[in-house]
Amino acid sequence: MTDKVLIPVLGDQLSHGLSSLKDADLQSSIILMMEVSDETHYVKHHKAKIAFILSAMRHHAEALRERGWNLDYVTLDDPDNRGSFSGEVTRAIERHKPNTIRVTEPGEWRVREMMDNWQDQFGLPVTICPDDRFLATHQEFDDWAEGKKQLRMEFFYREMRRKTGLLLDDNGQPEGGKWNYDAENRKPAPGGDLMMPQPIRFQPDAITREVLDMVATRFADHPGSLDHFHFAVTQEEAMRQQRNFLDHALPQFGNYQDAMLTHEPFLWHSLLSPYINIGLLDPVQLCHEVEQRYHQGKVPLNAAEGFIRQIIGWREYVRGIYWREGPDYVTRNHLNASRDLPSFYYTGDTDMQCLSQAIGQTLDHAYAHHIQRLMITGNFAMLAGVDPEQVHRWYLEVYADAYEWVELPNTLGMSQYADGGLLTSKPYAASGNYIHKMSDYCQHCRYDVKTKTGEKACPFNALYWDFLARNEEILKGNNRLAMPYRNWARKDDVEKQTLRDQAQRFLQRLE
Ligand code: FAD
Ligand code: DLZ
Ligand code: SF4
Repeated sequence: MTDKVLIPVLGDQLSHGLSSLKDADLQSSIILMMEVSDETHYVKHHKAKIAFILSAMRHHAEALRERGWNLDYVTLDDPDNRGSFSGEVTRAIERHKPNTIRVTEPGEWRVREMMDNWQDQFGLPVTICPDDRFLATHQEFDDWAEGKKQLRMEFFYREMRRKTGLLLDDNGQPEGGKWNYDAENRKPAPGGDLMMPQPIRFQPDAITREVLDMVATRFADHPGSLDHFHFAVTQEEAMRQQRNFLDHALPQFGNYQDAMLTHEPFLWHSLLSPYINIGLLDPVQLCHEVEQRYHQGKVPLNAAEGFIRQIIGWREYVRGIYWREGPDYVTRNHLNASRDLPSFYYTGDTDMQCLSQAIGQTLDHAYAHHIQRLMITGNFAMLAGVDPEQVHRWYLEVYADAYEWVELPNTLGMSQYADGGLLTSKPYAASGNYIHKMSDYCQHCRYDVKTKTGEKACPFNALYWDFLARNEEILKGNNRLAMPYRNWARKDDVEKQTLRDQAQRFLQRLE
């Protein structure tokens, strides 16, 4: 007699080729999908993030049923719902009496620790399969990292290029002679570009509408709006957005990757991270499509390489760091920052145009692109000395693509320097000048980006110097900060004190 297998499939495991489903027998397996309040509440997720995940789960359950799987789906409003993965697996065991459980490893330490208990808790054999939707296994990443003083993404990325063969010529050398074309990818965007690509606005179907209604009432106190909900919720829809990106935005993706424009939240970005992260899109297959378009002459090398690097480089690398650093990574606070996150992060209600734009679009769309996350909201929080764990929770809450394995290293490590430089050789701290160079925000702001002190001075300017001065003991030995510290040292005492007073007055007003 074949074993009866219970296969829990989590909300970010919506891939038909999921490792736990490979080789599983259609007749004797039961797939369990669970909407549970632990997952909807462990942070206060943006309403649109919850609606997106639950609708995608419900659509995926339908798709699995159509493929012949026995599917047991527990909804949030099931009166017997026990509210946690473990509670629902317990109930499913009572219903189905399986001989064994098979599951794909989760994306967060929190859930991993729960799953590691299941075998003892349920008295059944539990197999936790590696998540092979990623290129590098945990072991491969650890082998690469072993013994290295610094874990630089660039070198890991080259390994991933070699592993996949992406953008390598016949001799195994990088296409065009260079591994990285980032230097070409820092152009400010042209305002008023009528050719700006637009993402597809998917119209909610009956399943999505039901979820939207439920989320609107049940999660009314969560941040964000549902008014702009146009996410793809099926694999087919996600593939359409993928094609839309490849056809219309990818050619300029590299050029304008770091640019920011007022009332243009999406620019030439792909908007694919929510779909990749829950498994509706296959990241490696996507990279092969990008490479193919480069070979067909449809996309320049700086765009193709830049995009592929984000996926097989950054995405894989941050995952490696997350699992390597362990569950305590979240507690790191290298710069001893302790301020509370300003309340305007939940309203967008600030007279700083750059923050109001980045936060406003985040609350509307559960989306901001990388440079907005890093150099606007992240930069401001670090300059202001906000507690990195509060910053981390905010990012985990408000973005539709946020799961701890990818969000935490990006936030705590890359944007807040709270791990002391594991991911980046220096803090991503910048004054208003950077924002002025890469955006049109300053043109619409009540502050003057060129001024450092006084009523109209851009707050980022004094905050930048205050950040350097405040953290001098910790940061002054960093070679990459030698120049800013030399510039600080050149200022006379009066100027230093004026800048620090300006920053303090601003920070007091924040409180
Ligand atoms: P594009 O600009 O079109 O980039 C293409 C793809 O590359 C993305 O879809 C994504 O899959 C991948 N990618 C790009 N940069 C990164 C990166 N640094 N790490 C991992 N993948 C990357 N990304 C998430 O997926 N989830 C998060 O929770 C998340 N939190 C972040 C927090 C901070 C503070 C910062 C600075 C970055 C964060 N990122 C996160 C990375 C990046 O901002 C998003 O992946 C990107 O903005 C998603 O939009 P897009 O799909 O339009 O990306
Ligand atoms: C994020 C999320 C939410 C909001 N709700 C659910 C849910 O009800 N059921 C589910 O299976 N997954 C959900 N998720 C995604 C999980 O939080 C995610 O799978 C784990 O954090 C592991 O990465
Ligand atoms: Fe932001 Fe300063 Fe520019 Fe205003 S002037 S948008 S606060 S960088």
